[in-house]
Amino acid sequence: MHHETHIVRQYLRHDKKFPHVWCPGCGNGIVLGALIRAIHHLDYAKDDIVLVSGIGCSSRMPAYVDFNTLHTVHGRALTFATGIKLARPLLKVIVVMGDGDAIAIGGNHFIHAARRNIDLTAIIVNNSIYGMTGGQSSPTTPYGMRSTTAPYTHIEHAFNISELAATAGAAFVSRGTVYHAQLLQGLIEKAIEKKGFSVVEVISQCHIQYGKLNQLGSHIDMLKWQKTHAIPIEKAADMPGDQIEGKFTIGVLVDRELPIYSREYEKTREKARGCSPESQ
Ligand SMILES: Cc1ncc(C[n+]2csc(CCOP(=O)(O)OP(=O)(O)O)c2C)c(N)n1
Repeated sequence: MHHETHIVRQYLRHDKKFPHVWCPGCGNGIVLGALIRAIHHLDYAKDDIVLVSGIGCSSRMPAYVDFNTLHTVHGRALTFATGIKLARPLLKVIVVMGDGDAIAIGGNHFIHAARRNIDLTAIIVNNSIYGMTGGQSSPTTPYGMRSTTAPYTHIEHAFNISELAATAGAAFVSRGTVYHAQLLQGLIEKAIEKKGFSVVEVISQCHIQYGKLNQLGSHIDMLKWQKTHAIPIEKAADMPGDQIEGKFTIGVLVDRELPIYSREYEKTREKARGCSPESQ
């Protein structure tokens, strides 16, 4: 068996939770593979990791892996993850969400988790659509594209997830694609190692819903699109604006040091144990 495949198999609940629900050609398997290889490479014990999700296709990930896992309600993964992190700060808490889960129903939680700089890693699989429920528009469906709720084309403008995370105060923001699987593994490693709220936005393909409605071809065609439209952030700095138009940057977009919520919370608890707030 191929070495990389063998590593991934060690982490799967392969005799319990399979076959998985993902369509052939979906990007979610590549994201899960990159996540597992990142954790393996960083040498974390399975029990040190908590994988939390909400609801959606990508949110099925925790079911398939043998970490501490929590499959919560739609849009609320970050709130459950926050509770875990505050109760058990030594655990590495990773949250996987779809664009709808993280930015539509969970958008408010996302902004405030970033603002508070809670030490979590958020992996957002951005396939520009609600995959699980049949292809409705999400906040990342681009203007002019089709969905089942926008059959005459979408008239709203898409959120840029990474820019939103950066503006809301995340300590680490990165963007990758499932086409660039090795880069993705590296970004996930950096995000997990980062102290503070770290985000990995992953551009992925839903060729079954989004691709079909917009005549984007097969999953292979959509992967090729990722290849031709992603520009490494280092390269983008030297490119004229018209060459960047319609494309997106990949790599580490933000990396900064900010006070971490769980540490601040611990300090506050110490103060509260010692004396009343007035005497501080
Ligand atoms: C409170 C609530 N509202 C709506 C739903 C229905 N629902 C399930 S998944 C989903 C959207 C998933 O889209 P996304 O987060 O982009 O994930 P994907 O399936 O594309 O991976 C919705 C609306 C739900 N389960 N719970």
